[in-house]
Amino acid sequence: MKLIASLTSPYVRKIRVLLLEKGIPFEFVNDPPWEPGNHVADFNPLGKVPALVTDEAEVFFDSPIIADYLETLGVYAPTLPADALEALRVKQLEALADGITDAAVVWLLETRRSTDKQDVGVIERQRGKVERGLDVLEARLHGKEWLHGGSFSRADIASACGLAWIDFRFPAYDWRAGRPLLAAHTARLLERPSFAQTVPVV
Ligand SMILES: N[C@@H](CCC(=O)N[C@@H](CS)C(=O)NCC(=O)O)C(=O)O
Repeated sequence: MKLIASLTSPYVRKIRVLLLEKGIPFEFVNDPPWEPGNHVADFNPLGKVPALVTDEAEVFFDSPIIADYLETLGVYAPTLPADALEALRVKQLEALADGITDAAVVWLLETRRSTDKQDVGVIERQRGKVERGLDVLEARLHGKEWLHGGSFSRADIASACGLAWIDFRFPAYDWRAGRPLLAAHTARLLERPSFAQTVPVV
């Protein structure tokens, strides 16, 4: 299978980590959607990465759909519980982690505009989403090693990919302050080989 991707996207990283954790071979196609002449829209009409092309030439996007597809292959180790409601709870946390990342992206883009064009209201609203979301993740980790249940799941992957991206793009933003459990959880995840092999590069 083929992953249409970029080297910096946190959503792409989520899928790369999943593929590496499961040991599924894939071709990495670096095609950043913001580069002129890219071919991403040939695979995903929304022009976003990641998009996954299966061995049968079927295409899946966004990242949660790709992740669900990978689970259908039944390759060890599962990153979703077998029970449907428990799996939904993991996906809810994944949506929260992805939503924190989405808000951080909007926040970053706003800060990249010239100072006179920046909308402080947009920045404050997006920052609020990030802060509240991170507080929920921190609370989830009280007395627990993983975000859901007793094992590593997609929720952990999505959280660490999003937070590593925030570190990469917002080095001055100290999201760790007051969130020691989330800081330790992220540090532990980033040591896994699947994360060490997917560090964002510019
Ligand atoms: N919800 C999507 C988000 C994907 C996304 O926003 N990817 C960014 C790269 S980080 C992208 O391709 N942006 C190009 C664009 O929006 O035109 C997912 O989880 O796959």
